[in-house]
Amino acid sequence: MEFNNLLLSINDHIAELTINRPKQLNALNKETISEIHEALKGLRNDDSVRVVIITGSGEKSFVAGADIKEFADFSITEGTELAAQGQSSLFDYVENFSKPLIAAVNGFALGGGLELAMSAHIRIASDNAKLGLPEVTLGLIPGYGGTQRLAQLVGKGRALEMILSAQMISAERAFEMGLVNHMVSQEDLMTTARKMAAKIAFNSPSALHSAIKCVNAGFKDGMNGYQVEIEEFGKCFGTEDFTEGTTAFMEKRKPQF
Ligand code: CO8
Repeated sequence: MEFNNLLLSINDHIAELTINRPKQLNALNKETISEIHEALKGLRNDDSVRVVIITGSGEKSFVAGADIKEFADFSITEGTELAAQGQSSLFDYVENFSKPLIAAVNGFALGGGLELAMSAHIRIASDNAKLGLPEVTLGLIPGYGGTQRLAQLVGKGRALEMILSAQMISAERAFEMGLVNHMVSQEDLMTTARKMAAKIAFNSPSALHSAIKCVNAGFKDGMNGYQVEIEEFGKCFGTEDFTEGTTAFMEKRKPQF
């Protein structure tokens, strides 16, 4: 796959997707959003890929938000469409992705950038990262799921404080609040993300997909997460991975999924 704004590499079952617009601090324009979607669609169908890491190019920024220059003259209809299209093709797509997706937050994660990191299943930040939802300084609100996912991750009070104050927080504070799972030095960021991805990659792909579905179900309106868990648990018994996992246990060997 060839992209204008992305780099993609695959090694040892781990795909690394790097948003590559460093001069714009990796801001998400429409083309980049559509390219990430296309890249993920390809990775979903590639059985050699077990885990995806998404990061930004350079040492300054993960993603500094949606591309402000692109929507500066939008109407109400265009703004609504931009948010709806972005949410379904990227942010919801990432959250519901069938393979574990780790965001390696290597610098600014602002607006749509933090929203992208929050859509990922796991977040690791470098210690220079700065995270925030500054949309209200632009007369906007977070439109890529930020009002919902931030409250889910850190609680309503902290989410409202970040959204209403528009202040960036440090990686250390994000770690204390549970907004990121780990904080490491910039030079250790990708190694840490790869190590975590490698551990996950040994596990059953079908069980990983089911687990993602169940956790997400608890946060979806009209869905009973416990019921989804029962159904997904049951389905596991019909998978080859279940046969291999339990057989390997009895035979005292590592499973080969
Ligand atoms: N969009 C477009 N260009 C950007 C963006 C962005 N979000 N962020 C940075 N850039 C560009 C700058 O314009 C600049 O370009 P140029 O050299 O051509 O002027 C280049 O990147 C470098 O940026 P700075 O010179 O500003 O670098 P600094 O180190 O001085 O500052 C900051 C870094 C603090 C990150 C600063 O660039 C900044 O404040 N950026 C904007 C951050 C922001 O407000 N992000 C939120 C955007 S809105 C959003 O994400 C809404 C999401 C929901 C949308 C739903 C659909 C509408």
